[in-house]
Amino acid sequence: MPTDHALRAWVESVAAYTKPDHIHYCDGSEAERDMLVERMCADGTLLPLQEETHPRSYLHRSNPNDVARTEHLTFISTAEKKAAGPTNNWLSTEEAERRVWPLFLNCMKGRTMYVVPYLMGPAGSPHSRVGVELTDSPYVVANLRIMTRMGAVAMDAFHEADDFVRGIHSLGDLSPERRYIVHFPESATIWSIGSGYGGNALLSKKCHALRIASAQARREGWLAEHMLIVGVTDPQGAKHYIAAAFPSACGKTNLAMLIPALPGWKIETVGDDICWMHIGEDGRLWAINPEAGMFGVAPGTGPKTNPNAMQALQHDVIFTNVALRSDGTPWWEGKGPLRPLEVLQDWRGEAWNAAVDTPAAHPNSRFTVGLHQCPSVTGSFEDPRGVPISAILFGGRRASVVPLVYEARNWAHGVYVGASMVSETTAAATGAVGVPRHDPMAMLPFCGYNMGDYFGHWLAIGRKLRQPPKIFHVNWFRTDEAGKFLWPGFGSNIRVLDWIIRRVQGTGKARETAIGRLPSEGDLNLAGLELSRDTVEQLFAVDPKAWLAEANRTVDFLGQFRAQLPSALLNEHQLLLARLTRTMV
Ligand code: SAT
Ligand code: MN
Repeated sequence: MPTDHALRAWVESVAAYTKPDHIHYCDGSEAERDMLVERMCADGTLLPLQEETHPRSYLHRSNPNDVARTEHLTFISTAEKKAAGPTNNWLSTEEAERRVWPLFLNCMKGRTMYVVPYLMGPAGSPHSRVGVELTDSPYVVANLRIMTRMGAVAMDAFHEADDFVRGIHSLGDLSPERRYIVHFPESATIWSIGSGYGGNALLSKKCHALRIASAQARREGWLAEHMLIVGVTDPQGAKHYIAAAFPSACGKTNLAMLIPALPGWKIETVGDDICWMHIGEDGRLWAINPEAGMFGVAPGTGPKTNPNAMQALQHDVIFTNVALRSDGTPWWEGKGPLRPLEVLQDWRGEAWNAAVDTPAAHPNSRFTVGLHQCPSVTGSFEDPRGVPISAILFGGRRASVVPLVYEARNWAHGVYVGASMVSETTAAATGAVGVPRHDPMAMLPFCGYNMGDYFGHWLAIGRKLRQPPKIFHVNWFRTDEAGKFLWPGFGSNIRVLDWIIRRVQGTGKARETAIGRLPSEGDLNLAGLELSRDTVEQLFAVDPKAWLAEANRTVDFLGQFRAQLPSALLNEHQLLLARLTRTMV
């Protein structure tokens, strides 16, 4: 059981090294929030938005060199390289001490160190965990206050817990040359320096809730996943919860709060990014959302694509790197029309109009907002037991090859489907956009240990489940020859969820194909969509030749895990090859 004394001793030892002028223990109160906001408005860290239309909402412009996660500067530090595996950047613990720790020396001089206790998960849940982030960025504090249950509520849980995750964050000099995000899963510690950006600096999110938690989950027999959680009630009143893994900026937030385009359906949002799942006494998987807010991608969020998010964004929001209209309201591509020739300030604060050919908002601009502000969020989000999961979805951005939806044949096949996921890169991480890459379970940048062992852990969890969720793969992003999306997406995705839920209930009809089970002809409700016969065929097409090429790339990718790769996955691979070859003769 950690004591205030243990916390204070750690804080003081970090302060003795980083030398802040002041130390502030955060309580999460309104008064504290007001004080921080006032400070940040005074020094330009936050710009207040138009108070009448956007009460208590602010714009933050980050350093232009610091706008996305930097995966090449993100490390897993363990005693042995094998523990981090071939897909993580590895630093030995000694090397981290030698190369990274010195950057923290005196780094908080002239600044305040904020001590931010936060609780991941609903208060009172046996599955919730405590972390403490020490940071010299008040912007980080303000974001953590929205993204987590921060302050007093976390301190109460702190006394109950027997451990906490220790995060040390400093803006440093914001130079990418001296930027490091280092995770020590063996001691549940995180060091982050040189970035103020979301996933690099809000250590509760990817660093704690995924990289550190995935390693804890493996040791303790649960799963920490990059998944949204959504409750779906069908017109007969049956409710099922679905967890879905998509890489960053592939529509998790939109799916989590979709407005069904079919009558009689209801959607409840439990989470939009991270999902911790435990095996319940009933042999089902039970999920909690460890977070309390959303850090959503702004561009593309609009009244048509995500009306629930738009409603959540009416007050108490921190916008990062969006554009600013002259009336003091925020704007981003996809939000709605501008006046002809209207001049905005772009995300850097420079004059912009529609004739400028770069976007006004940064493609990875974000909003930070409490989930409780979203109309589709219900009590299940605060339920300490979590929610039982009936189906798991894997999906990526695929212009070709992958059909709209298919069902895995069983758990092991589902793990293979998740492990062989490919998606085109997005602006959520620095680097080229639109390049297909393997991203198993959407966890490639977030798994805190060897992904070969991670696949083994998924298989082991499956063996313990008496009522395992069914596993599906979806792809909303298939295009025609002209590059136009074949599927309308957004609210229409309920049609795919409808089939998935009927498959769970045992009434949906499927046909076997080499890659898995596709909806039987006519069983996925397309009524009223006016898709041409040709479009429908393309949406569901499975080309064995293209799949064979896909399977070969998958085995190359999986091959790098060597002895760590579970034989059950190789077996699934052989079975897929055999089924594909059979359809080709
Ligand atoms: O910056 S975050 O990692 O929090 C967002 C994302 O990339 O999913
Ligand atoms: Mn994410």
